[in-house]
Amino acid sequence: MGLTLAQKILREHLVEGEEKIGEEIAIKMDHTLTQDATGTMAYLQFEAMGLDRVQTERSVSFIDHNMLQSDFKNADDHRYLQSIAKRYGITLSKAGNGICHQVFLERFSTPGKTLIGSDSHTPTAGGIGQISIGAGGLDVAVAMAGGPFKLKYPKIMGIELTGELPDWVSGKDIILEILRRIDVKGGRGYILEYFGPGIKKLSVPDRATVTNMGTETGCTTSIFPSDENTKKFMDAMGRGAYWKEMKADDDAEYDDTMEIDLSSLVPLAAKPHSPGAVVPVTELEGMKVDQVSIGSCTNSSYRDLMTVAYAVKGKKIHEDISGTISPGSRTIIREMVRTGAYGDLVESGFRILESGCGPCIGMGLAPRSGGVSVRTFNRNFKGRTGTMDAEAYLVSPEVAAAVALTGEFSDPRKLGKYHKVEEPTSYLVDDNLFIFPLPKEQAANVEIVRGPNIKPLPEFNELPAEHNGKVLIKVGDNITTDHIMPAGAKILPFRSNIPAISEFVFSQVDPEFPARAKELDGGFIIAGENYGQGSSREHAALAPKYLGVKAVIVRSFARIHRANLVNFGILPLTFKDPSDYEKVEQGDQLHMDLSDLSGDIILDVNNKDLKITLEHDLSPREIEIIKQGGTLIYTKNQLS
Ligand code: MIC
Ligand code: SF4
Repeated sequence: MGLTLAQKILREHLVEGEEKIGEEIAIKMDHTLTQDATGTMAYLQFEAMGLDRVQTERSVSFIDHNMLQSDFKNADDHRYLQSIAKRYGITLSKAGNGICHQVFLERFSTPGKTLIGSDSHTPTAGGIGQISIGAGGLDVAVAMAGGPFKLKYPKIMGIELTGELPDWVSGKDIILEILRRIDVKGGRGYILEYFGPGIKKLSVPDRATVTNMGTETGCTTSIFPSDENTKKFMDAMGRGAYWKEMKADDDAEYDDTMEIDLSSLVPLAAKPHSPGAVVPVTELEGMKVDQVSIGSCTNSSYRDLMTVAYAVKGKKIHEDISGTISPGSRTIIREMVRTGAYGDLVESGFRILESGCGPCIGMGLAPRSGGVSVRTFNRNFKGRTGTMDAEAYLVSPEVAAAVALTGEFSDPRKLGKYHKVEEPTSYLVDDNLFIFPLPKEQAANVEIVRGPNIKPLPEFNELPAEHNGKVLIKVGDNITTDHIMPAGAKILPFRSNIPAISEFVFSQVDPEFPARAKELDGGFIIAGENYGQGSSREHAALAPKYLGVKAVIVRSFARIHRANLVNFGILPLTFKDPSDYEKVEQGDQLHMDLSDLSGDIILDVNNKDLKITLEHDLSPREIEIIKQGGTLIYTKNQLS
């Protein structure tokens, strides 16, 4: 039997384990990527491993999230990251160079290679035929130290694209259509692999939009074949030498398939507060909008911004719209300045922001109270805009342009002639804000610069023989890491300071949580389905751990968050009988015996005289990690 593309790349990188669905495998990671909001922690962990230099083919550290320098904290972190990069052989992408995933796609991503990144949208590089997986910072630190990445051998969902996208419909509508069909949990356990005649007409940026936002389905990653279009894009970036053709065997068998006729797609939008709440834009027509934000790692490519520029050329955006543009990279800015399209965006009345995540992660630009924000981004979780009662919708650049012009939800197909953007044959590449690795001898003398906001890593103990404590909080389904550990301009600067950031755990859900957790000397979290969906931020595990959280008991987990819990020694447990979720309440007194973790665990709800069976899918290695107090201690023990 032939192999799918993902299976081929996994096989080439397989270090350990059997290629059987659900079995733990270990794969070698060729590249790593970090961003500043997760990177400081990842590098503190890498430093703690005591190596002299990264062991990968290339590791890149991006500064793109924590860009608002409202005091010393973010600037200190930037300096720390710069010195770490120089010291350990890492490529640094300085603040202003662009959004990690867009820049990685343009400058480093390579068909057939593997990439692990401390950001959940790392799969963007799947648009070029690279297996690229989002993970917690600690997993990335281990990969930088040369350790393989462990994951469950995934199922492959083959997504066959046929037909051709109509005018005013683009890559974003493909992934929104997939989210409409399978929602925010439907991709769990899968790699989404694209094939079929429809991909021929899709440019790399359109493909990367699809693989980027595939993350919102909960999948392990997404991948497109590498073909002539990939070559064109890489040639235009001056990287043609790294191109090779990559595709599935003709007789490859997928574990599941889905077909999408591109010709039948219409402009779509995800409604508040979930990327899976997708409807045709025509259903929303006429609704007044306050803000239109264009950018993010999903839709900030040359294609995306040019599409907007063509649509608004010679026109003014509506006076009630606050319109923002965040370009994905300096290369895109240079190219758009060259074509004059940058001027068209300025003239139309958009506010041009710097190249970075910006409003996507609530780094400024919060909408007005009760405002409606239309964004080309990938997430619209409640509160993520920075305004708790704002309503955020996710759309394509085409829809965003139509909304910006009319001030209300409107169908872009009514704008008239569509100017389909062709990829440039040669980009005006701008590498000025990279700092490339120093030779080993020079690197050894670089001094690491640490500001007062960078606090040492907390240390954790071995697993005790039993866990006792109260249920600290009970939450429902689809709790995101933005609920557990919110981001935004106020909280993000504390990413390198665990004691300080832990004061914000669950702050938008239950502001008393940190105080209660401390007072009760830790305890348990109870939750429903898909707990921890969304980002890769390990702070959503690390900060609860710091507050004494011992186990998280749920109906089901999202992949990255589950792995992060293990990394920090928190037991990820599920109800054997999902209806038992109903029986446990906040304040209940729990006990569990941990002397044998090889099978089910019995939970005593002491105050109700109730016994509940819990299960887990921990591998023997993960059990060992939890017993030793987390991956950092485990890895150190392994290395010695
Ligand atoms: C996000 O989009 O939520 C982030 C911010 O990029 C996160 C990483 C983080 O929290 O730093 C992600 O997607 O992993
Ligand atoms: Fe940045 Fe937003 Fe992309 Fe996360 S989703 S990496 S915050 S642009």
